[in-house]
Amino acid sequence: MTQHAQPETNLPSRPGRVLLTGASGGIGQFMRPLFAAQGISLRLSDLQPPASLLPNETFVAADLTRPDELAKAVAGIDGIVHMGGHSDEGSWETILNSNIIGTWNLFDAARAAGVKRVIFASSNHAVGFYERSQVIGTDLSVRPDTRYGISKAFGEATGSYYADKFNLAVTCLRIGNVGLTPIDRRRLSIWLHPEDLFQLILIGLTHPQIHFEILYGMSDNQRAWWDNSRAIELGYRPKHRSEDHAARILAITEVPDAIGDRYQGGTFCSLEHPNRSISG
Ligand code: 15L
Repeated sequence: MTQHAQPETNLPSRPGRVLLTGASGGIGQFMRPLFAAQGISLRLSDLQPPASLLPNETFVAADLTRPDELAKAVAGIDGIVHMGGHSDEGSWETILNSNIIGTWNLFDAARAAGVKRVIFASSNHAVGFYERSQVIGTDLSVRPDTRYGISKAFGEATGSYYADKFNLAVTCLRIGNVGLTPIDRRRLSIWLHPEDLFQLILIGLTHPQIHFEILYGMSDNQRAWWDNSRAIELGYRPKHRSEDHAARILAITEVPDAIGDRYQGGTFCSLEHPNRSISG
């Protein structure tokens, strides 16, 4: 991508001033150069500053459990990309503080500051207990596979509430697995290349029709378990295909996991499952 080139989707406007929470995390690191290449003004927040800043970036330290710090992070911002919080299964205390209280605080800070748009990093683990034999859309009940998945379902519900009551334009991305290539068989179905994630984020930050949306964060995956037609309607055109990596992945021998292999959430489903020892 050339500097300040138009995004590859046909989007009507530019996103204004953007806050990226969790900027020092894995997904944050992938997104920062993509924002920079588009010349989009980016405020980063996290507990600790990154080692260095790009020319389009500033940094504000913010703990998601501290409303006073969040108020400073969101001041003067048009759109928030909320990647902050705990990105894996954790103790109830960790999930409660980082993902439940933290997400509530983030949405409420956005409302109080008059932020227009929020992109919430949800996860496939909000629906991890759907079977792999099913193709699911977004118009069905959540089936979380972990405390982490419960917190993502909470975040989606919180986003819906802030959209309907306070007119925030909210996009929840049920992210699969972000990386430059898929890493195993399950990820052939749920892989998301960082450039495709960036495209989804730009849709959430600029598309005029967004009130509240749940979209699947996946690339062009032939083995997908998700119907992402709403994302396509909104202009999403993923550029990366997991099938291009299939031969290499299918040649790898994987350890069987009777529960994890049955459900979309994989090992998150077998984790702490009472039947794990006799089936996996
Ligand atoms: C997630 O939500 C996690 O944040 C990530 O670390 C992966 O485990 C991913 O799901 C996955 O399902 O592969």
